[in-house]
Amino acid sequence: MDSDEEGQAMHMSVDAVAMAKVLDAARLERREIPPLTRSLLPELALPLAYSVQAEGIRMRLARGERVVGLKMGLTSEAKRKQMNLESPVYGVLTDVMQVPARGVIRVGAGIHPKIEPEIAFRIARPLRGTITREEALDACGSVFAAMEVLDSRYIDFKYFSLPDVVADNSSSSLFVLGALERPPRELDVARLDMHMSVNGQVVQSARSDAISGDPVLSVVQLCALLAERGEGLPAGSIVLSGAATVAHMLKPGDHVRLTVEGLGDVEVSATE
Ligand code: OOG
Ligand code: MG
Repeated sequence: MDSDEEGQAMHMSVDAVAMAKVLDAARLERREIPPLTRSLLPELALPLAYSVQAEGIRMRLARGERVVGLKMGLTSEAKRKQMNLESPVYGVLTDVMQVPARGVIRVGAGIHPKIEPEIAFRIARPLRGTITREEALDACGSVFAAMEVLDSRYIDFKYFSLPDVVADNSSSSLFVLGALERPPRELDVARLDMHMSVNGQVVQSARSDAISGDPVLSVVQLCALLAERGEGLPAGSIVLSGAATVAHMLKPGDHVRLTVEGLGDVEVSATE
């Protein structure tokens, strides 16, 4: 075998399950690993990366977790620039990822958690395939202020490709929803001022149209991405529409509050 053939043979044995196991162990052991495209599979492509993500979720479900929704990521220009990646991605949310409003987050339970301001929806009716903004909005039963805590399993929270992020469940870790839940037609969802403060100091501000031009369009994009895998969005799903601004490193002692016009506040505290 020449070295090229050897390389292929090695990579062929690296399937989605094997890669999912490596990422899952890194998460459970709070250990950073090199991006898959720098280690196990340089040619990892997006469809296989989504299969790695799905295998990782299957492992979590086998341990008793339950899927509660999906998150869109990289839906704002600010985030795409920060991560140097070009297009939106999705990840899966499970019940154990939800932190109660005003809850406490243990920084030490993660690797290098970051927090970011989002808008979330609860989908009242199932959605699937190519849909319009109006169809998405009609299916959204409620809208919330939300924050997502990201935690990449990759060294220094750095990766080099979309497939790496997608395989890592799009850096999902935790999320928190505000206590106030409103029908989205009661507000102009694309024109809400958002301010995230840490210990009383505003660290990030944006208008909600920073998210996909309109957070409802994140739901439209999510349905399109799911359709590529023959999947849809079940009724009852929570959808995080993506961060409006860059993420903020979470430190023990931080008290983080997001205020969204018309949607009230959502808060969490971080400990060691
Ligand atoms: C990828 C996930 C991005 C968002 O809201 O933009 C994301 C990452 O930044 O690691 O969740
Ligand atoms: Mg996010």
